[in-house]
Amino acid sequence: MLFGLSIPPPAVAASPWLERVMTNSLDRLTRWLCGSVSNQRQAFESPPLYGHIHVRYRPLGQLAPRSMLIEQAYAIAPKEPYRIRVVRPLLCPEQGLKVMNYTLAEPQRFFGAIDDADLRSEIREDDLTHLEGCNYLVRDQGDHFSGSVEPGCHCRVRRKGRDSYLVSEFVLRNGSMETIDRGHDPDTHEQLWGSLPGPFLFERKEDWSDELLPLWGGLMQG
Ligand code: CYC
Repeated sequence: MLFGLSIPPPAVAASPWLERVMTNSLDRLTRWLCGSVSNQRQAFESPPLYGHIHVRYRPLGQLAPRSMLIEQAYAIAPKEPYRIRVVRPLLCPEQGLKVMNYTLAEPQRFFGAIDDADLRSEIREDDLTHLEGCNYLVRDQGDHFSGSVEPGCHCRVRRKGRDSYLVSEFVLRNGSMETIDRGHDPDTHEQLWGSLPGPFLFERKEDWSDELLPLWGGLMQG
């Protein structure tokens, strides 16, 4: 091919060394997510501004590698999560680290699954619907990961009878997570839901990353 008219191959496949580095980073992202976090301190310090929320990520060994169930619940109603999803961190040749987000058919069937290994094991690939436009693009920043929902305002969320698109960012450290999720009106761009004062600050309460090690043929043992 003359003068660079060929399309370059994807960066990740181009170098086994780079692929190794990226896989290490993908595994670290997965391990740091895997556990239970809460914003108890923040909620107690600023009671009217922030509800007290628990966010828990736990592996789903029967699904594709690095799949995790995520459950968000108010501390006052831990058994009635308001959001339950499946996330799957993966390496995308063109975009690098990426977290796919899925909804579950009949989410009520899996309430409590975060604490119940038998119920978790019943979640099948068929129960998942990929949330188009809601993939998270993540960068390894050394001592933390930063990320945001993919650009384009395509992550549509219907809430309280209104359409919105998601604007979301997160920073993940080994032991803490900051997130800000906001919904905006597709026409006026006015904020319709989500935190006004700033990000939620979560601190790790439990580390479940050891549960990843035996799964997917020992893939995460490095
Ligand atoms: C929605 N939060 C979402 C969505 C994404 C994320 C992608 C849109 C898709 C969906 O409906 O689930 C966030 N996804 C993430 C993040 C990662 C990821 C951060 C990185 C691992 O892969 N969210 C919070 C707060 C809380 C909140 C604690 C209060 C604002 O972090 C709520 N997130 C929240 C709500 C929605 C949402 C209410 C809309 C979906 C719904 O109504 O169920």
